[in-house]
This record gives sequence, C-alpha cells and structure tokens, in this order.
Amino acid sequence: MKLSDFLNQSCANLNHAGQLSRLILSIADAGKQIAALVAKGKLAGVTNKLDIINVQGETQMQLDISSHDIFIDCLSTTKLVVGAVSEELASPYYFDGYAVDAPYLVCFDPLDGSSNIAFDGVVGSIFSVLPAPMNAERSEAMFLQQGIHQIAAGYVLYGPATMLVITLGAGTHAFTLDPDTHVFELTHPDLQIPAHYPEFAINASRQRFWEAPMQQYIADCMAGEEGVRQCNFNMRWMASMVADIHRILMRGGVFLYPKDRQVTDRAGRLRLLYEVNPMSMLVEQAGGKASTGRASVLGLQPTQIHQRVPAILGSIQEVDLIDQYHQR
Ligand code: AFP
Repeated sequence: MKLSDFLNQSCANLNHAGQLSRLILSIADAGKQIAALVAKGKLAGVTNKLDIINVQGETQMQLDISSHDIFIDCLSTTKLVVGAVSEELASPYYFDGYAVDAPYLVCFDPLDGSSNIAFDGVVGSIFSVLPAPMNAERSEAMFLQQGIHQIAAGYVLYGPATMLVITLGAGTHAFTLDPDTHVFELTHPDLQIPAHYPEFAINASRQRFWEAPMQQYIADCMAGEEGVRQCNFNMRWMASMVADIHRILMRGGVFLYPKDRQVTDRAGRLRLLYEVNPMSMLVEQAGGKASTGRASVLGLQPTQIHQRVPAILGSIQEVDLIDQYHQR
C-alpha cells in the first residue's frame, strides 16, 4: 500500500482529514530530498562543518542547514502550517501566506545524529505535529503543549534503506522508500514492541555522571543471569536516537538518555518538543512506554521550546522497572 492510500484511509475519520494527509506527504517529500543528499555523501558537498554554533551550542554542519531549509520549503508549500520550531533555529519560524484556518504547528529535528555524517553512519529527521490554537498571537507559547496533544509524529531514517515511521494516534506504522518508484510503501503495519527484550541503549561513557537509580539499573543488567535479573543483557548505542528507537520498534529493548550530574543546568541532553515527545508517541502507540524515570513524558508541560528532558523509552516492563528503581 502506498503512503498516500494509507493516509487517505487512516485520516478519513479524523479532523481536517485531507489537510493532515497533505501535511504528512509534504514531510515525506522533505525526507526523500534529504535522503538523496545523504546518499551522495561527500559528493553532495554538504558534509562539511560550518563556523556557526547553533542554539544548542553545537557546531552546525552544512547538511543540518540544507535539511532544515528543505523542511521549511516543503511545509510552506502546504499553506497548512502557522509556525515551526526547528533544532537549528533559536526562535520559531512563522510562515507567511498560510491559510487563515491553517490548523498545524510543526516541531522538527531536520538531521538527528548529524555527528554520524562524517563517517557515513545512520541519521534521521524527526517531526511532531501539534494543533495551532485558533486566532492565537504568534508566540513561543503556542508550541508549549503537552505531548498528549500531538496530532501526529514520526521520523525518516536514512539508513541502508530509507524508511518513514509515523503515528496518527492509531498505531505506529513503517514505510520503506522504493528507490525505483520513489514511493513510500507500507512494509511494517501496526508495529508492536515486545513487553520485555534484554537489550539497553545508553552512552555508557557517561556512567560516572548518572544518578544512583540508573547506576543500579545498569549494574543489575550487566550482572547478567548470575545477578538479580537472572538474564543476560546486550547493549547497543548508535549515537542517533532515530536509529536506536527504530531498532527498539522492530525488536524491543530500552533507550536511555538519563538525567546526569555533568549537565546540572538542564534536565537531560535530548530535546522535548522535537526529539522526546514525537518518539514517545511512536513508542506508546506501539505498546511501549516513555518516562523520565519520575514522570510520563507525554504528560510533561513544556516551559521552553528547546527544553531538554531525561528520556527512557521502550519495552513497557523494562520502563516500568526503571521507574520503580527511581521510586526506591
Ligand atoms: P546530534 O544530532 O548532535 O548528533 O545528537 C544526536 C542526539 O541528539 C541523539 O540522536 C543521540 O541519541 C544523542 O544525541 C547522542 O548523544 P552522545 O553524543 O552523548 O552519544
């Protein structure tokens, strides 16, 4: 089934049915254009670092900017989006000439895992669709909505195959880009994350900064079948949230970027509006769970557009257990 047919079917009973389909198709187009750039690697002349530090304090790559611009161009063609928050922009971007009843706001990370680009590693783009408050003054406050209010969320994975994974609030579904027809085809409908799978993803080099509950949880996993978990665990870390969450959607496990003592000026590394909220909706729509260790991610009330939070996402039994470690 082609993406367009899937959307026509799935959106039929939703508000703004045709509009939501058009919006998701425009994001899919952005994904195809970025996939073509990524596939060219150094030949595309965009894998170089720029002398620009973005609002995250990170050195921007040309591909970060090109991917951002592609998203903005594709979203603006729909005239359905009032404004967007991007990882690459300090303030929201407001679209001119959008329809008066334009129903959407979009938050996006145009190129997640960009530090992998230099060695041809897996990267992705992440997006979250929120309702635009009617007749509201254009301000950051419009975007500060709890994750439960997301209308849709997804990512594009630029890996050996290019994949689009989306939720419209009724399950999580994966599409593969056919390189011959340039059409996203439904290949993994209604993904279900196993309740338990003995594999965790964490940047272990930061262990000395973790809080006690996280130290204990990882130590118990590492103790294997001789330890309290009586089970041998595996570990993976792709340094790209898209790549790690994709693996978890396909086979289970847990993704962890916890609160740590080295970054006391912020609650975590990952950004709530355009990384953790969309991934949490995808994971929970696939039967998994998303937590900070102390609260449900999707219930968090955002306070800033580039706010960072602890992220613990994946197999529900594992995330429940990690929450219990934090309550002890
Ligand atoms: P970049 O987009 O700056 O490469 O960061 C990727 C990311 O936001 C997320 O995708 C990874 O899970 C995480 O950061 C990697 O963090 P470490 O650099 O600590 O491994």
